[in-house]
Amino acid sequence: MKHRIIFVLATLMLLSLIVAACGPAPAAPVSPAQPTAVPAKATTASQATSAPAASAPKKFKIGFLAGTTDPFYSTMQRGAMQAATDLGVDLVVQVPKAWNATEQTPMLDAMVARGDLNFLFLAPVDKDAMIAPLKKANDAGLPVLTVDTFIGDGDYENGPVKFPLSFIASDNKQGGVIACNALAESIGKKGKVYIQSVRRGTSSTDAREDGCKEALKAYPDITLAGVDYNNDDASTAQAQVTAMLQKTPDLAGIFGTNVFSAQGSGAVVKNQGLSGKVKVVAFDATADAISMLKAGTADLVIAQKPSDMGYLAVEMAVAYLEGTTSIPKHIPTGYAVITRDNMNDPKVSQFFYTDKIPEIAKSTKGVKIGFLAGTTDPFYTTMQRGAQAAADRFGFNMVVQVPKAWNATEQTPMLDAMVARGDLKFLFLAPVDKDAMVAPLKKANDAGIPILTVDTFVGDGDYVKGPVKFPLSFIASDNKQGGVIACNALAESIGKKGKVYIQSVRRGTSSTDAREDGCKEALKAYPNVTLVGVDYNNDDASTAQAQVTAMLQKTPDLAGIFGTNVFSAQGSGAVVKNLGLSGKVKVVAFDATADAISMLKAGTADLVIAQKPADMGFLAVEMAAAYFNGVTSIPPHVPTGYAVITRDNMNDPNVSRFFYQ
Ligand code: T6T
Repeated sequence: MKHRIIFVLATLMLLSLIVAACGPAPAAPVSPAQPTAVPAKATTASQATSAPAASAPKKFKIGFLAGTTDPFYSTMQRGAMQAATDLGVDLVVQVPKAWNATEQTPMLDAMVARGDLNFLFLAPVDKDAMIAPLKKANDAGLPVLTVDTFIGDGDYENGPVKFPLSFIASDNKQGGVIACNALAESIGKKGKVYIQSVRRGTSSTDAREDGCKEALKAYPDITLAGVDYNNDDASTAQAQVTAMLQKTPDLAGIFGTNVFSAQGSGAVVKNQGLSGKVKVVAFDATADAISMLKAGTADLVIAQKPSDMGYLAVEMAVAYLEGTTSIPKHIPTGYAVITRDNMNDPKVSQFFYTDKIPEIAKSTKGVKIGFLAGTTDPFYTTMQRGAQAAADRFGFNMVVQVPKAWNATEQTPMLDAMVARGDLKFLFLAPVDKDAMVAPLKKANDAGIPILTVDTFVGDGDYVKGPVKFPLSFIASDNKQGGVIACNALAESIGKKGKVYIQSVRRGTSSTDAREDGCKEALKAYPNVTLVGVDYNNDDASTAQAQVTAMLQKTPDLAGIFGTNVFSAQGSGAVVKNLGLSGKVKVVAFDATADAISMLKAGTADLVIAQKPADMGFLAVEMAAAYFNGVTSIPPHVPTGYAVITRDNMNDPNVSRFFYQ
């Protein structure tokens, strides 16, 4: 959908942009040789859309610093290596021998000192001690993200530590709740239980411990007999469990919050012949935990998805290095709860951890994926450009279709034809109507094609709890926020008083509807600003022009117009300009198309708010590759950002990079 709103502002808005910086070009690769990415070509079935010539993608070098030697991190490394191979980048891996900051910090410093890493992701072993060394790395120009554990409080948006680009991990508090609800039930909701954990300061196991304690509050007949910390050492764990059992011979259950905590607990329970008498819930699906399950020493194993963390971490690194600035600040990965009853189901056993890293081959080369745009528009051309850049890296063959007009009667047959091809392994699209496109998309999904929506949604866009759940993700601007940004600025530009008017497309288009709603929300804060009407132009500029002309005749003192998309804004801007009202009637502009930028230059607009369609395209293709590789932690919603462009900053390359091509 075209999304432009032309601003003519007396007051300029603050500019918020994020600049992606790439590190130095890497030297000789040190990880397994990577086959070069085969540049893909976009094939179109109905409308000529020339994909840009795919130049050889840059050979980035990405560092991965694990927490310690552990099947959990070996499994994470496997996922990271698969993504590195699929994306044609190098991975440099370092694994500390023990879980402590005195071990991990010098390794981190050495990785920074190499000078050839473009990005680094790690599992910081202490949420406080690792801040300074990581800040030093980041200040040296090395972008970082954390996996599995966090620094500060893990909220890299509003927390005390903000420089990491993302935190990709299990929801560990939830993990602790799952574990200890199960433990409580397994001991008949009464008796004494005990927690074996690592060390306060390890964000992941601390959260599991806290989650466990929270869960136990619902069981008045259960007493927590104690918590011990084993410094991530199984023999320490064994000694502590032995001591606890001597002190509390009627102990009913143990929660081991990680691999070595569970391993130590299980070993003592087994060796003392207490299997089945003392219940053990083990976090982390190592071979040892699975054998405890088989032997009846453990009744439940909670598998995290470290391979998902590794695959997604490398994808976010490459997205960032390729200029994507909409990296999600947090990606929660899921769990698999494993019991003796389901452990032989391949859908469950796929989450068992591995010690051995298998031979890794590129998994995405030549795989066909589909992109169905909303209509012919620089917004979608730019989205396609971002998608093509990712497809080139993966070696995907991207099939692109672009409807000539924005309506479901145009988009549906194109969708059906893409499904009928029978060779698409994934399809992402901008559904032009949140209700009309549900049925045809459901048919595509039922035909076995995984679906993801960009820019617009079906149902209510909440694919976890909403009425429509089959799409894997919704990657788009926060359109309601966009409407709020636009109309806050519009109200300010007319001196917080006067009459304003909304020009929109058609109710049912999720993006423009949300902008209209956001605008109305923003205007509530301006009692002297009156919304005199909303017209719907069916995405047609001449209709928009006629409506705006009529509105201006009816309301000659109109002060401002919010056009919720390209033709609405274009129509508004054209009438305002032709009637010599530029600067007198403020018109609102989204989307940094050439047309909007020329209005900025001409003074018909003083502000352009750019969405990031290239980010949407790049991330959508990365989610396709992740899903294709068995990643089940695809984020159900990825909000992409905005860039605010003025005459003062439009010539700055860090700003003009957001102009749509
Ligand atoms: O449980 C995992 C990891 O999530 C935690 O942060 C530390 O312990 C493990 O690595 C397993 O040993």
